[in-house]
Amino acid sequence: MSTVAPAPRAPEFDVGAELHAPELYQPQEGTVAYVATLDDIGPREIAFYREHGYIAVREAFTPTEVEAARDGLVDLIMGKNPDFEGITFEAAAKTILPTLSPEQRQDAVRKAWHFVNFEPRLKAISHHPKLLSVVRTLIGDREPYMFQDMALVKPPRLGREKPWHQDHAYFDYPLGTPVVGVWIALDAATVENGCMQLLPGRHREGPIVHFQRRDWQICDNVIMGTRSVAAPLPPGGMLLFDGLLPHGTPHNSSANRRRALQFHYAPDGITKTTPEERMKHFGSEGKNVSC
Ligand SMILES: O=C(O)CCC(=O)C(=O)O
Repeated sequence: MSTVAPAPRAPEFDVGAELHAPELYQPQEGTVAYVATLDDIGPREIAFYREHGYIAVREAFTPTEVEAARDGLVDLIMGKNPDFEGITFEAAAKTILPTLSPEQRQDAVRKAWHFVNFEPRLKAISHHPKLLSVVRTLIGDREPYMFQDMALVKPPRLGREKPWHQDHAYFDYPLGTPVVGVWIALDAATVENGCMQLLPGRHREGPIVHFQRRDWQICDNVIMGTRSVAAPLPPGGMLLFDGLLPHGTPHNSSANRRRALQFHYAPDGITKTTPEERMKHFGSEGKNVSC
């Protein structure tokens, strides 16, 4: 399978540090349904994915594989590869950043992206044979093409929300392209430190209009009062989810790290569409709606 090309330099700081309303993240009692390992994914779990829009795996990777990926990410954040320029810091860290040691800077990073070609340990986890095999099935037995790699690091206390959105709203792939998001916990992800929250089954409703607010996101009014489902995961746990599944992660209000990797896959060889075409589905322009 082919992979993404090296990326342009990331912006140094994230924009905006506005806090979200707590009512936007109100998980129901209970959590997502889990399978134990990647080997437990069979026809029943694939049918579950089609209906609910996700599969949560508790132990997708071994402790050794997780440690290797985490070390690879931390080495990039600590600047061990001088060619890598894909780090963005939290806006809230702007004033204190010059005072931080390299070790402390780790806890000011919002995002790393386009890293697989700079770090073999991260490439290895993104191309893990068992992971690719499941993705291949989810996209209709076609060869997976990994077109996006990123990590939202969500540092303790500073880590900003990723507002509710559908990933497909970010990608210029024709609607109907089976896009699979893969989210891998490198630390324990909990409700308090900002684990994923989902609206299961809502991928079947198709595109939702997005607005540029705290991010490119679904309007808060659409989400307010909706009970989500939380997807806490241990390190090495993984969520596979449909590109149309609404999801978001709250601010990290805890003292704990919540590092995670995210990869996106589509069938190899799909011709991309244009941003204009994407906005016809996901933008508010011409739809007479406001937020
Ligand atoms: O890692 C997170 O906090 C959320 C990531 C996410 O949903 C995204 O970037 O699409």
